[in-house]
Amino acid sequence: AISCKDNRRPAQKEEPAAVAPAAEEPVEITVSDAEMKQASAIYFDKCAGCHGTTRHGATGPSLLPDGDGKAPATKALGMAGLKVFIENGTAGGMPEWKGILTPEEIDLMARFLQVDPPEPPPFEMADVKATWELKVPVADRPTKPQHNRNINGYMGVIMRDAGKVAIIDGDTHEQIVVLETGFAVHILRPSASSRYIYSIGRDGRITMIDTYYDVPKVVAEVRASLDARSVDVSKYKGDKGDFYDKYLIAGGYNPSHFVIFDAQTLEPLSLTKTSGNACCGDKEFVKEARVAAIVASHTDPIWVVNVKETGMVWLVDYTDPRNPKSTQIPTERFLHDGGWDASGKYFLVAANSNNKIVVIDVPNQRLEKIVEVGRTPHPGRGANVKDPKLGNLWATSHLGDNTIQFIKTDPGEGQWTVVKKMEMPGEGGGSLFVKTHPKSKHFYADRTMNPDASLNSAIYVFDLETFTFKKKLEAPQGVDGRAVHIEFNQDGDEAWVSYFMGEKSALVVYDDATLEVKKVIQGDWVQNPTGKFNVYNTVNDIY
Ligand code: DHE
Repeated sequence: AISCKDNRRPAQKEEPAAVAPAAEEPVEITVSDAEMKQASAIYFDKCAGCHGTTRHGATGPSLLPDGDGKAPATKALGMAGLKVFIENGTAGGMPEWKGILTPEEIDLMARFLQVDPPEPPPFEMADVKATWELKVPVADRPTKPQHNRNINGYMGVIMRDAGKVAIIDGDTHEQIVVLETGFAVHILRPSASSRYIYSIGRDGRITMIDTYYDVPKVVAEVRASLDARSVDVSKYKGDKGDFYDKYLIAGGYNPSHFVIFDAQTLEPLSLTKTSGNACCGDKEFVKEARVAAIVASHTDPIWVVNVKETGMVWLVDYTDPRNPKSTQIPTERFLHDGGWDASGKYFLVAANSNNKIVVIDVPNQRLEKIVEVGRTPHPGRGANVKDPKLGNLWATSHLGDNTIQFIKTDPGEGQWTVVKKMEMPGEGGGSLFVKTHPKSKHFYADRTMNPDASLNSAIYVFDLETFTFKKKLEAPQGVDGRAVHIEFNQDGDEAWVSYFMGEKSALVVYDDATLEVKKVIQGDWVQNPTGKFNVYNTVNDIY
């Protein structure tokens, strides 16, 4: 299920009174031990992403019995007030949970939110090390592929709710294997050499899959944090030493830290906490300073680590992975997701609650620009487009409005300004991801979080010659749910889309030339698919 989407607004700006009834007489709230366990699991799965693992607020408001001076006390909202929020969501972006949570679960959550939050257990380096499991040592792995398939064509597909990852042969569309991974896997990133695929679960578990085996196999596992979203490898191959595929980094939401591992074995090498002072305003100290997107530079031995609540972009030098040195760049608070521009020099990341895109000049280790865009940008990794007149542009769509905005990334007049806009037909935003490919003349956007089912079940295609809307791709017959995340195949002639949260999940492969359905991939193993990652495009940052 989609988790709280409310990560796109400044903290503590909920507009409660509009929908909540008047405060009721205080009643004694009880939550048994068993209920506490159940509520904590629901909270972790559905709410922590926005309200913070410890309920102290993150990009959504805090949820504390006595409030925190900014957000209201949950005790004051009472059972009735909290239930209204949980059932109906808010205009500010919190989803409705009615129909997803049972009435009993909603009642439990309304009680849970009125008692003190449980302390998450500590998870330090010793705990990370204790979870490390090297299933197949490097020496025992194949030295070359045991098959003739094209690994660069492989599509790794997340089956979010099943806690599984499917590997599909991108050339033949055949499922090769479905592997057990971490709980609610969030993203996949292949090794720089394309051989391994690493997944990161919401539970912080990293699973390392070796594609040299005829049937890809898990060769190592480790847990980086209790709650996590991002992972990447070292991609630098240059005169400062060969670090290509040597190290792996994973970022934690809770505890808030990043851990560096040996990329061949997943042996943990170091852990660095990201708590610290926020970049802007009163520079408040933030304990839950969650690690959002991480990307690897191709031109320097550096990972770009985006710390959400502090608004600090850490450039982590991995040449000494046990003692990594970092340059911290103050930018804008609530950094979330982003990607590279076409030159691979600039990293563009959404400060989503502030309606901005932050541009980092990675080789020169400095903030290049902050660009004002639409309401709550959510680019995923964005999409790079070459316009014959304007040159290279990078695009984001938005959760809060129906625009797609293009920022000029080439030097010269108009650089780092929005030079083009396109509008999706129909009311409202809700877009999570955009995508194109250098060989394609089309630009794709989903609208997963739009409350209107006729809008969230479709993909919107634009013509890149005219920058105009071209076609709404409706779910084909026998497929339902919300359309989410677009990924091209290696050749750049197919766009793959996931349909999840319905009765009939599927992966739908569209022919990019005709925009017709080429293949519908379904089966018992296709359960709520979300992100898909073609090995070649992901390694080479083609989007
Ligand atoms: Fe994501 C990327 C965090 C909800 C599917 N998501 C990311 C990244 C972050 C993030 C930090 C960037 C990782 C990187 O590049 O290193 N996502 C969060 C949340 O905190 C949030 C809002 C709530 C939560 O509790 O998780 C959230 N995300 C979702 C969903 O509901 C989605 C649709 C399904 C799911 O997994 O729960 C979802 N997120 C994705 C996908 C990507 C992603 C598919 C990778 C996009 C890409 O092309 O790189």
